[in-house]
Amino acid sequence: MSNRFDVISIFPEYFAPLELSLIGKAKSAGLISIGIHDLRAQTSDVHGSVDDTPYGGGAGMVMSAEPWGKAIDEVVATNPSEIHELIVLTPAGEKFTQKLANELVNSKHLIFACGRYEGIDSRVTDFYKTMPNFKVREVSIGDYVLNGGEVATLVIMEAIIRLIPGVIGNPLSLDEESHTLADEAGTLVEYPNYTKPQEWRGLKVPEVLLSGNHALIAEYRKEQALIRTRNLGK
Ligand code: 6GU
Repeated sequence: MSNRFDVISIFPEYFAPLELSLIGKAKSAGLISIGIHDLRAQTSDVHGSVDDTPYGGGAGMVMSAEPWGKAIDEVVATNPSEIHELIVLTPAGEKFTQKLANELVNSKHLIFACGRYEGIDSRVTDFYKTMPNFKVREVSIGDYVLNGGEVATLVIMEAIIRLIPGVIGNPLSLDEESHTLADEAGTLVEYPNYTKPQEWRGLKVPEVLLSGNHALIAEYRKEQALIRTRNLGK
C-alpha cells in the first residue's frame, strides 16, 4: 500500500487542501505521510530560474533537467524505500483512470513531478527510467490542457489515497461506485441515489427503492447504471 507521497512543484502552496477532510485525517492518523518540495530550492542563481528556451526553437519554455534531478535525488535520499515510482504530470501522458489508481495504490513510494510551461527536459524521464529501483510513468488526467501538473496531482492523489484501508469510513461503499461497478461490456457509472424525504418539489423516490425487496432493488440499480452509462454526454 502507498504510504509515502512526495510532490515536487514550483507552487508548493497549491497543496494546502491536502490538510483537509479525509486526506488530512489520514495524515494525522499516520496512515500516510506527504512531503511537499519547492523545486526552486534546488536552483543556485539569484532569480531561481527553473526553465530555459527549447533547443530546436519554438514557442514557450522548457523546465531544466538539473533542478529536477537534484529535487528527485533529495526525495529519494530521505526515503530509503526499495522502489520509487515517479509520476510525471503531462498532457502527453497515459490517461489516468480508476484502473491506474487501483494499480498505483500498491506502490509504496510515489513521487509526483509537476511540470509547467512546455514540460520538463526529456532527459529527466530518460535518466530515471535507467535506474534499477525506479518506475517512471508520464500521466495526464484528460484531453485538455492545464497550466501545470499541480491540479492533476491533487486529483490523482485523492483517487489513490481514498483506496487505502482505513481512509474511508465504510470500505464497502467503494464497491458500488462509478467505474468500479462493471458488466460484461466494461465499467459503469453509478445508479442514481435518493435519501429522505420521500417527496421533494413534487418529485418522488422510485417506488422499488421503498419495497424492501433486495433482489428487485439490485436489478433496478443495475438497469439504471446501464441507462446512465449509455446516455453519458447525451
Ligand atoms: Cl497532468 N498537465 C497539464 N499541464 N495539463 C493536463 C494534464 C496534466 N492532464 C490533462 N491536462
